[in-house]
Amino acid sequence: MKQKFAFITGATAGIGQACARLLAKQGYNLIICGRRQDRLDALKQALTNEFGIECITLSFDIRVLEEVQAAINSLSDAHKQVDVLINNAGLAMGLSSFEDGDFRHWDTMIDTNIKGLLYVSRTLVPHMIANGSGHIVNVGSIAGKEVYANGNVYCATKHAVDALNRSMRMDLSKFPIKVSAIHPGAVETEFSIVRFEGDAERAKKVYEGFENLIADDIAEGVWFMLNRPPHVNINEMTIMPTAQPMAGVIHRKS
Ligand code: NDP
Ligand code: 8X3
Repeated sequence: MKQKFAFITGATAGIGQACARLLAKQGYNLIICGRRQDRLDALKQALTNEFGIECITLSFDIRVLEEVQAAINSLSDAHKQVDVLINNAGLAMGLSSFEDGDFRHWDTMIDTNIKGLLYVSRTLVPHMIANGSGHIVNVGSIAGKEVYANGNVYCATKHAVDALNRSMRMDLSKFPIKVSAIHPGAVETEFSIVRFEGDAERAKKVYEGFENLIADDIAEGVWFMLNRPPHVNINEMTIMPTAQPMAGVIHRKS
């Protein structure tokens, strides 16, 4: 049987990296993406050595349409026909009440979480259609199902991912392309370090006093969705820490 290819954005850290590792373990060939080429090189070396898979690295900024198109166009026609696209690259910036919002943060989140996802998906989808199959997994968030204080624009971008997930499925299921979303609660990755622009002390506090999720918990959910038979699509999956019953509420041991 032909080995499947998965295209993963944001594979240089956190959830994307955990998905890359789990899919490689399951025998998938990979196209791993991110801006940090050194990390892509290290991950490629680790995964090819450990699992003997084919792995291609693509370094580009998903906010820049020309970079997205150039990166994808650099692939051979066969490699463009990926079986799986994991739209994972994304970020939060800042945690301010609306009236104090930083326009630079807002632009970065909108450009990355919404426009970046659109650019990559729109560029790859015609190749999936030509291949007659495909599965897109959109990494949303509990912030895309609910809102929390000071989450405003991050929550809005993830609500957009939720809407796109449903509307992409509406439009693409006829080809047939599966479209699924995974909505995590708090996962300890580089997410909070990025959100607080390198303030590691503040980031650490986010995960104190309760058992947060780890990136592998989300990768396992993604794998469950990918591993269903052709007639089954998991529309969405919400995965939360037990101590986080909803967005913005965490039971911490003091
Ligand atoms: P990390 O910060 O650990 O990883 C984010 C990844 O996104 C990195 O690989 C980064 O790569 C990539 N990325 C960010 N901006 C860009 C860009 N402009 N161009 C290309 N790649 C980019 O965070 P997580 O693993 O936690 O986040 C992954 C996804 O999960 C995000 O969409 C996030 O919103 C979502 N999420 C996270 C939760 C959490 O609690 N951690 C909970 C719910 C959802 P590089 O910097 O090399 O470009
Ligand atoms: C990240 C989830 O609730 O930590 O998307 O903002 S939350």
